[in-house]
Amino acid sequence: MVFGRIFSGIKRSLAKTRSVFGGVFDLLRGKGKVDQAFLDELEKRLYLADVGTHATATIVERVRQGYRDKEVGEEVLAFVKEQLRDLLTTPTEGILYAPTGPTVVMIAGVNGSGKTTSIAKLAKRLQGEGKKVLVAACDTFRAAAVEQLTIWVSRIGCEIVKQGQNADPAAVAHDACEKAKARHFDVLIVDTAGRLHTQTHLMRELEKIHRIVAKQIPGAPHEVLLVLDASNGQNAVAQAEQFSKSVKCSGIILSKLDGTAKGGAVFAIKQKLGLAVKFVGVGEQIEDLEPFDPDAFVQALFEKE
Ligand SMILES: Nc1nc2c(ncn2[C@@H]2O[C@H](COP(=O)(O)OP(=O)(O)OP(=O)(O)O)[C@@H](O)[C@H]2O)c(=O)[nH]1
Ligand SMILES: [Mg+2]
Repeated sequence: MVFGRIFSGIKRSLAKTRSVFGGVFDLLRGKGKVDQAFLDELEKRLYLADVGTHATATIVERVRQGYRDKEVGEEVLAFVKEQLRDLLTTPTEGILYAPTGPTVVMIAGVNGSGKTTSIAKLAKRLQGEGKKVLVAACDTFRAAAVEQLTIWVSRIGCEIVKQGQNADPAAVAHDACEKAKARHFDVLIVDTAGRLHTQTHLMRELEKIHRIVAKQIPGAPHEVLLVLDASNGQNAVAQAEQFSKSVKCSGIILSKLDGTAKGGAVFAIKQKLGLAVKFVGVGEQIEDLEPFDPDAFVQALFEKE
């Protein structure tokens, strides 16, 4: 049941990525030969879906070794699926909670990647699992940022800690930790800025928020989730590299999977950074966040409409 629901959400969101993957396998749905033309086409499709050069080369080479000049059918499709599946992790357990006290989930990412929207979706999901959730509006750089988060949390009936524009984000984080402890919240989700005066400022600020929450709550932040816009494809991979230099990320929320043909970036991020995608954003509505399921993801890539 759960798999079915997740699967239909993922499948819907992957419509564009699937259109890139799809065509080449039509060649194999009947009987066909794995010749150079087929291998070239496979390479092109994987590349277009932003699977990444390294992962693409590995898969194409394995198909070449296993099937070159052979008359084949569906078994090549199964083989490619298995190769793609192997590039991803085992199904994630979602958020890793602190053994006692509040679990702090820090959210980072460049401006416009989908942080604030993903926080609202995540808060709603965790509330649905019975958690008492608090959010901290630590993007104090833009006035609209606090307002946007306030609107979202009032819609889902969750509490927020905020201060005025240009307040010290670390002070907001500090207050939020105090409140989370005193009022026994299960989860504190921290929104952060995506843009500051410079990239260096941004990274320093993240480091500072990280330090403050670590001082306040043992083991915090328990998760640092990087929000990446799937439509950025290989750029998303570069962003992940950049952020990982300042704060140790524990996983990815891949947003906007619904609007892109570059869903293959999931493979490149895993291969290059070893970071697992924990959730995917599949639309702009509050319920449009799904736990990432590698099996459902790979299967959905090849589904017919
Ligand atoms: N289609 C689609 N749109 C999304 C998704 N997630 C976020 N968006 C949209 O992306 C835009 C930016 O989202 P925000 O959540 O404001 O992004 P942010 O990272 O908080 O941006 P800054 O606060 O400027 O750094 C909004 O218009 C969202 O509705 C998604 O999964 N699918
Ligand atoms: Mg925001």
